[in-house]
Amino acid sequence: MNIRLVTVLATIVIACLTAITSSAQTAGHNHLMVTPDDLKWADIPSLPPGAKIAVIEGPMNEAVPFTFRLKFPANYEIPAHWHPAVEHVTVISGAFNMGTGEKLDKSNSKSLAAGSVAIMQPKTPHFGWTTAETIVQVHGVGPWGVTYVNPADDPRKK
Ligand SMILES: [Cu+2]
Repeated sequence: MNIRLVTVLATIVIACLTAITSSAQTAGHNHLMVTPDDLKWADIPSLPPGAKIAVIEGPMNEAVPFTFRLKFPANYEIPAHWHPAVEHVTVISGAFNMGTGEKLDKSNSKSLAAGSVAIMQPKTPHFGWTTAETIVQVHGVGPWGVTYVNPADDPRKK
């Protein structure tokens, strides 16, 4: 191979790599590999005090895929609420008790152990509670939001 051909091939390879990189950035999709140690936990104003959120993919308020984790303490309760989009919940650790309905009802819920999945359709009222520390992962397509069935339950209004 002569030096000129090598130069041409190298230029083509670099051009292709640049094109791939820039199109990925334009679309806003970044390749991600996240370990539990990478998660940055923060307070979450839309849930009762005590929960923490770690956003993995987003932003949640835009029409793009989102993924986040929630960490709940023991004996935590999320009053009945709904979302504007499909909610996919995967239980990572502990157990998340969940049910559908307009009021938190512990006699009408299912215990979801680690490894369980729940899928809630948009605007379906549902609630959740724990007896031990629990981590769940939630994913879907934004824009995301939380609306409480009883507005008095909304911690953002307290
Ligand atoms: Cu929910």
